[in-house]
Parts: sequence; C-alpha cells; structure tokens
Amino acid sequence: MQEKTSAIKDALKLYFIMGSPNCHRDPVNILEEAIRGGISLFQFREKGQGALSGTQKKKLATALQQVCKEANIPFIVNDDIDLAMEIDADGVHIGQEDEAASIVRKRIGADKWVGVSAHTIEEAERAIKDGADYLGLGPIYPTSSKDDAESVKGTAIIRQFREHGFSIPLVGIGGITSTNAAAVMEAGADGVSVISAISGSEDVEDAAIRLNQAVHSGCANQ
Ligand code: 3NM
Repeated sequence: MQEKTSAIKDALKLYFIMGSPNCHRDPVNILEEAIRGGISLFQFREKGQGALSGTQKKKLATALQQVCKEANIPFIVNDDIDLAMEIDADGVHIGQEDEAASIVRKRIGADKWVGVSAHTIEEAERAIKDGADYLGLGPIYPTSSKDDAESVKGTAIIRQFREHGFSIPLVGIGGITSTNAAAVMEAGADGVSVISAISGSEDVEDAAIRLNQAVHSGCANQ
C-alpha cells in the first residue's frame, strides 16, 4: 500500500469533527481532552447556528491547528479551501454540494489529503476519479448534528462499498457512539467520524477512550 494511503487509513480510526457550534465550552480545551483520549484525526467544521466567519473563524482554526501540531494529529478543514490553504492545513473535506474534488485537488496539491462525503456508488466513483484520498459514508445512524443529512444508510452502505470492490479508505459518519462503533468497523470501515459523541460528552477524554476501545474491538473482528 502507498505510504499516504496507509497513513490515512491509520488516521481515520477515530476521526473527531467539530467547530464552535458543537461545543458548550472552549473548543481548544475540548480538542486537547479528545486528543488525550486518543483521537487520531481532527476536522475543523465551523457550520450551523452561530458559526464563526472571517478573522474569528481563522483565529479559532489556527488555535486548533496548533493543538493538533503539538500532538502530531493531522488537521483537516471542512469545505473552506481558502482557509485550508491560508493556514497550510493537512487537507480538506468536502461534501457533494461543495466544489468538485478535482478542483480541490488542483488547488491544494498532490500531498494534501482530500476527503469526500459520498452516499452512492456513483458519487464514490466520481470522487475517486477526481482524486479523493478517502470517503466519508453516512449517515450510518440517525444524527442531529447535520440539518440536511440524507436518509439513514446503516452499516450496509459500508459492506456494499467493500463488496463493490472499493479499496479506498472509508470512514463511517452519523450517530456513531461507543455502543455502535464496533459494528461500523466490522462492516469494513477503516474508522469512525464523530461530532456529538465526543464534543457533547460530559467527560470528553473518557468518551474518546471508550470510542477508541470500541473501534479496536471492531477492528479485531474484521
Ligand atoms: N456528515 P454526529 S452526518 C457532518 O452523512 C456529518 O455525511 C454526515 O455528527 C453525512 O457524530 C454528519 O454528532 C454529522 O452524529 C455527524
């Protein structure tokens, strides 16, 4: 396996996503605690009610990026290619309604990571052709963190993609918790992405530890 693909597969194991609207207290503290609990990748997703913009958004992005740098955790920016380039993020994640992956790839260069949310085989084929490094598949379970989420796909979507022959790194997203994360891995995912199971937890570090344990137990049954 290529070095980059192998690094991405490892990083996807416990992929924490958040922005200030997902946090009831300082996002920097939440990220530090999540890292102590064992997250392997972080995505800055500043979306939803009260989302920051302009210099405030950039300031938070830079602070979170610094926390990731110190811990050697790759830092991905959702959607905002200009911001990702300005702060030299490790990659960009885009949805189907955003810029095409081919354009993102051209802008950010070959070494950066490009993730794409896909819901169908056709969307996945297009994303792979356009240069995606990994795909996010969801929502696996019901979620209240995304207003315009598609219909719930279950772990069947991951199995279906693997049976179709996709070898690209895949991460499940949507309603994933420490109770159901193992099933996502058993279906063939390389990792799980979560917002609320970590950011909304009373004990962020412990939530990440429990998710990590579930991911590893699911891995063992792959
Ligand atoms: N994308 P939580 S579901 C950001 O289906 C996002 O592509 C989804 O948040 C998709 O872990 C989702 O709190 C929200 O359910 C995930």
